[in-house]
Order: sequence, then structure tokens, then C-alpha cells
Amino acid sequence: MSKTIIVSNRLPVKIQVKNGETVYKPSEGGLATGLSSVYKGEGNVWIGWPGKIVKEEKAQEKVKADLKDLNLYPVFLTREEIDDYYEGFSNEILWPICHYVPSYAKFNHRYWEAYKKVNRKFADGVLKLAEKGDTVWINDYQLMLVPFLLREKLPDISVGYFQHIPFPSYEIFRQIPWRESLLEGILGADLIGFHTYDDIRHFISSVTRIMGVNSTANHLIVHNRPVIVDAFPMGIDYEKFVEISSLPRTRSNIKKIKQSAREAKIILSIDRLDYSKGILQRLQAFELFLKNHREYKEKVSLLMVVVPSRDEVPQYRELKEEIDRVVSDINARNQTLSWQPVFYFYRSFPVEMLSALYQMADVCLVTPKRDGMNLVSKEYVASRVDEKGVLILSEMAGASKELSEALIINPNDVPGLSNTLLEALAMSRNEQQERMIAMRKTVEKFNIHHWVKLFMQRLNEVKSMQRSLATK
Ligand code: GDG
Repeated sequence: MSKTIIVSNRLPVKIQVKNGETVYKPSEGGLATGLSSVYKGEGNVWIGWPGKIVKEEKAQEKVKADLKDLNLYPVFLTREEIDDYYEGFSNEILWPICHYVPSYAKFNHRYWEAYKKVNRKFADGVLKLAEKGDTVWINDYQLMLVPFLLREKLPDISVGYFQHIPFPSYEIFRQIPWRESLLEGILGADLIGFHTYDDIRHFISSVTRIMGVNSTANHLIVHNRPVIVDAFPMGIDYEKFVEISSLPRTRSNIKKIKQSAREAKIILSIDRLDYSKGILQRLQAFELFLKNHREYKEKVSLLMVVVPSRDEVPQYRELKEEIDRVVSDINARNQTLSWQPVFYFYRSFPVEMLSALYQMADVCLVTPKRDGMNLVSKEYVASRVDEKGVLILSEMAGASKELSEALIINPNDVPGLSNTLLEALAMSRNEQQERMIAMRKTVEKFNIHHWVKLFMQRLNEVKSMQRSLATK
């Protein structure tokens, strides 16, 4: 029987040592939930880094044996590999390039060597387990070379590649010194997926101009092999967010937030610390709003959650310092004895608190300068079982293509954003409800399970198409 192998940089598990015992905590992320229906199936497996450096061979064997029961297969990485392949090539080259900040890219040759080496490690992991007829689904930009490395050795498997971050325009992508190898890597797949049609357009423009590949619409011919590029906008686990919204712990969190907010309206924002998320522009817009609309003084607060991320990278550290400074300036200039304009949390919260925050937010402010999809916007909508609340959403987020009933903004237009805040806070209950009902329908229908099913189905179709062409 053929099997399915999922591959991603991180395995959906956290390894913790408690009283000398190693415990494996499953990750609750959306991708893990969605793909659980696949990798937990008999014979199937998920390959990735377990999130912990395990040096000794004996200890590695133990982790491997423990994870086997969970259908997980570890790829062990050294400290240097994490530094150069993950922090380096992935986060200091590919991330800024794909988010249109090429000036942040550090084209360090050592990073490239590590990226090649680690992609080879992942491919070797897959090759140990894969057999003719199997399906392999590779997730994300850390593993662009893996599809080609598998195709070379095992031409008779189906390979899918999905990229969770944007694919940039040709003019940006071509700046990478190793652009040909990266594209050749991805083109080893039979099906290549992105969140939006714009990503497809940019990808096809790069492969035709850099690699001379022929394309008709989203069909490519790569060394006589048909390859399909398609859009699969990722969804969330809608039902889970609905369930969490009424848990006792969520309800008691809602009560606490109500008491602290008193009568003030809440504008909420939640992101990982990242320069792509437009956090500073959002703060500027909020301050401008307070300046232009004194009637809202003491009547509205911005509750901003920033989840620590990549704080060893200088640009992230600098961004954090700048956010700290701007928040304290806004508060110092505007606060009164009984009101704080910005509540700023640099930490993460349990999902029951997240749900309470979503439910208490009169406005959810999602303003990335670039974002592949943005799941926070969809989680806000799913959590609003009361059908109230207003979503302000950047046109630069993939989610804006689906959630057209949100108030769509350009995140760089600070005065425009400030005006949209006014529109959102003044929106009638009826209009809120109309927009929210429409968005909830979309998020419910195009959920994470739908996304997984669609990708797997499409991959099967591509493979059947290739087979029928081969027999002609
Ligand atoms: C990449 C792409 C694409 C946040 N704070 C807490 C918390 N979170 C969870 C949210 C959400 C997730 O983190 C963030 O997902 P996003 O999609 O917004 O952003 P990235 O992390 O940048 O993800 C992105 C995504 O991949 C999927 O393809 O949408 O464009 O950049 O799920 O809920 N979770 C908890 N506590 C927090 O404080 N528990």
C-alpha cells in the first residue's frame, strides 16, 4: 500500500524534559491539526526537526523510537545548521526577499552551503522511508531544494510543494545569487501551491524568465514533465475556534477583560514580532486617530499582543526596541489617571485567552505590509459567534482576497488607516452583523480540512494526468 509523507522544517511536537523524563507535547498549530488527518493515517509519517538539539547517537535513537509511536520521524540538526540554514538562509535571506524587504537580505555564502546541506539531510530522511508510488508533501520555504533532490532519486513518487509565505515578483526574486538552484529545487514537484493567484503569477514569471520553462496559464513543462502551479488559500480549524469560544476558562477570561476595560472599546492586534506585520504604522495610525478624534479619549484602547520571535536577529531586536519606545511615547502623551491608550503585551497567551480577546475586541486590526495568508484575521471571524465586531484587514495579506467584507486598507496609508478606525468604531450593529455573517460563512466553508483535502486531491489528479500522458 502506498503511503503519504509530510515534510516540514518543524515537527508538530514540543520536546520537554520534566523531572528527568522526556515528554512530547503535540503542537496545537493550525497546520498540525489540519494535517493530522493525513500523517496519523496508517503507514503515513511526518518528517521534520523535533525542535531540540540532540547530540549523542544514543539519545537520538531514543527520540526516534519515542516519536515513531506518534508517526513522526526526526531529522536532527546541529547548532551550526540551525544558525546558518534556519536563522541564516531561511530567515535572513528568503524571508526578507519574499516579504519585499531585499535590503534586509544577507547574501552570505556560508548560509547557502548550510541550506544545501540541510535540504539534503531532509531529502535523505524522506528517501529512507519513501517507496515507488508514495506521495510526499513538502511544506514551506525552508525546504525549496527537497522536491528536486527526491525527483532525482525516486522519479516514481508524487511530490507536492506548498509555500506558506508570498512568492515575490521576479525583480525581487532575481536578486538572490542562487535563484536558479532554488527554482530548480521547487520544480522537482508535480504540484506547486501558494495561497494566492498573485503568488502564482510571480512564480511563473520567475521560472519562465530565469529558467526558460514553457508555461500555458498555470501548466508548466519541466524536462517534458507537466507540472501544475495552483492557489490553495489555507483555512483554519473553524469548529475548534467555535468550541473554544464558550469554554469555562474562556468565559472567565472574558469577564476579567470586561472588568479591566470598563466601558472603553477595544481595538485588538495580535502578531509575531516581525517587520512584515506593519506594527509601527498601526501605532502611528492609532495615535493620529486619538489626536484627530478627542471625543474618543478614554473611550477606546488598543490592546496589542506581540509574540516574541527571532529576537537574535538584529532587525527584530531593533524593531522590538522601536515598538517599546513608540508605545511608551503614546501612553506618556495621552494617558489619564483612569485610562491607558495602549495595552502592550510582549508574550504569548493560551488559546482560551486568545479567544476571549477576539470576542471582546470591537475592532480587530490586521495590518501587515506583506503576509502570505494571515490566520489571525480568520481566527477573529471564527471566534465571533455573536456575529459582532469589525475586521480591518490589509490588502497585502492573502486573506484579503477571501475576506472582502472586511474594511480593506493599505497599511502604509497612516491617515487612511486612522479614518478607517473611525469608520469601524462607528459602524452600526446591523452592518457589523451583515459583514461578519458573510465572512463566517467563508471561513467555515474553506477551513483547514478543506485545504488539506483539496491539495491532496489535486496532487492525485496531476499524477494521473502525468500517467495518462506517459502512456499516450
Ligand atoms: C505563516 C505566514 C500564513 C499568535 N499569538 C498567539 C498565538 N498565535 C497564533 C495565531 C495564529 C498564528 O499564531 C499566526 O499565524 P499567521 O498566519 O498570522 O502568521 P505566521 O506565523 O507569520 O505564519 C502566514 C501562515 O504561515 C499559514 O500558512 O498565514 O502568512 O507568514 O494561528 O493564533 N497562539 C497562541 N497564543 C498567542 O499568544 N496560542
